[in-house]
Amino acid sequence: MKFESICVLGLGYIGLPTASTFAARGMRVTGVDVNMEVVRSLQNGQAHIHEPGLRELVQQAVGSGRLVVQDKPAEADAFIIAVPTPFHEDKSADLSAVVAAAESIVPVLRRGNLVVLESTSPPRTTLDVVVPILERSGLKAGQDFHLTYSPERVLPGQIIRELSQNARVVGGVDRASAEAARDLYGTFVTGEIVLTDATTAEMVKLMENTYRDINIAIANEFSRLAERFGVDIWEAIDIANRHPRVKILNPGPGVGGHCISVDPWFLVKAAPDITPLIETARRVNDDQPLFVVDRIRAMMDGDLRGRRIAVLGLAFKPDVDDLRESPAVKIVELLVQAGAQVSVFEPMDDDFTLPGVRTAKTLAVAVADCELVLLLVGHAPFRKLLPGELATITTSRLIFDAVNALEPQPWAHAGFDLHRLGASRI
Ligand code: SAJ
Repeated sequence: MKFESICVLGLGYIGLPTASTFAARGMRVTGVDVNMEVVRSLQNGQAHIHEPGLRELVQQAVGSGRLVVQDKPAEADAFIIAVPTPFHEDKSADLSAVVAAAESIVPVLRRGNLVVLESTSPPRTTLDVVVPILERSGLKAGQDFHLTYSPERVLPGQIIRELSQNARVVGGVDRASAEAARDLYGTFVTGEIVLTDATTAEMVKLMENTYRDINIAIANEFSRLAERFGVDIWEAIDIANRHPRVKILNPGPGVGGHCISVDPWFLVKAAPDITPLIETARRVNDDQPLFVVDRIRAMMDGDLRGRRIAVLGLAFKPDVDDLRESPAVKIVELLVQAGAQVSVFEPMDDDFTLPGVRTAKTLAVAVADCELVLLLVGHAPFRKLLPGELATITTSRLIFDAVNALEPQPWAHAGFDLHRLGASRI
C-alpha cells in the first residue's frame, strides 16, 4: 500500500518525532494536539520537548511545509494515535485520550484508510475500545479500513535513532491491516518489522516493560540484602554478571518515567488474580525511595529536621529532562516532609518548582551551605564531577550516592565520607 498523507494525533515524546520523521521522508503530515500552547509553539517551529536531534528535525519538517500543526485531524491516508495513557488513582489505565483521539478521527475516516494505535494500552484495547468507536463512521474495521496496534518502543534520550532502527511490531485486526502498517513504517524503519495480531502486539509492549520492571525490582532487593549483610552490591553484581546466563540490572533510587512505572499496572489491573509477581515488583520499586530516605536519616543521626541537604538530579533517569514519576522527586518530597531544608540542582531543567524546595540554578549554589550532598541521578556532568571541584564549593564532606556514579577511592582520598546505595559499612 502507498501512503502520501498522514495525520498524527498527539505530539508528545512519540508523536512529534514520528510526525517529523514522516515529513522528512517526503510525506504530507498533519500533526494534531489538543494543547493550543503546543500547537502554537510547533507552528513557530519550536519543539516543546527536549530530545537529542528533535529540535532540528521539527524545524526542518515545519519549515519545509510538510508538517502542518493544528488542533483537529484532517483527512489523510493513514492516522496514527500517539496520545498518552496514564493511570487513574487506582492504577487502572486512563484511556480517555485514546477514546477522544479515536472519536476525533470518525468524521474524517474514509474507505481504504489505515488507523494505527501506538499508545501503550491494556490487552484488547484495540478490539474492545477502538473498533467500536471507529465503526461509528459506518465503516467496518478490517473490511473498509485497516486497523493496527503498533507500540512505540523507543528509549527516551535515544528516540530519533531507535525510532528507525528498532524492530517494529505491527498487530493488525486482520492480516491486510498488519501488512498496510508494515508498508507505512517501512518508509523509514530499518529494523525488522514483525507482523502479528493486535492483542499480541499489545501484550508484547506490556511484557517488555514489565520484564524490565521486575528485573530492576530484584536488583533493588539485592541492594537491600547487601546493605544488611555488609556486601558491596556493585561488586557482587559485577561478579554475578560474569555468569553466561545472568544479567542483573542496576539498583537505584526507584523506577520512574511514564512507561515502566506505569505499564505493569495495566496487566495487574486487567487480571489481578493471576499477577502477584508483577504487582509485588511494582511495589518493591515504588518503595525504593523510602529506603534511600532511611539511609539519609541514619547518616544525619536519625533526625532530618532543619538539616540542609543538596540534591543533585531530579529527572527520572540520566541525561533526560523528564521529571514524570521520578523517584528523585519522591525522595525530595519525603525529605521536605521530614523537615529537611532541601536545595536541588537539576542540570537538564533549571526551571522546575517543587513545594518547600529551593531551586538552584548551579551546582555551586545548591551545595554552598549544605551538610550533605545527595546524588540521585547519574547525569553525565555528575559522573565527571571531581572531588577537588566539589571541595572548593562546599564545606560539606558527606555524600550519599544512590546511583553508583562516584568512584569511592578518589573521593575517600580527598577527605569525603562517601556512602553508597547497596554498600553500607557494618
Ligand atoms: N532503572 C534502574 N535500573 C536499571 C535500569 C533502569 O533503576 O538498571 C530505572 C531508571 O533510572 C528509570 C526507570 O528505571 O527510572 C526506567 O528507565 P529505562 O531506561 O529502563 O526505561 P524508559 O522508561 O526510559 O524506557 C522504557 C524502555 N523499555 C524497555 O527497555 C523494555 C523503552 O524501550 C520503551 O519504549 C519505553 O520504556 C516506553 O515508552 O514504554
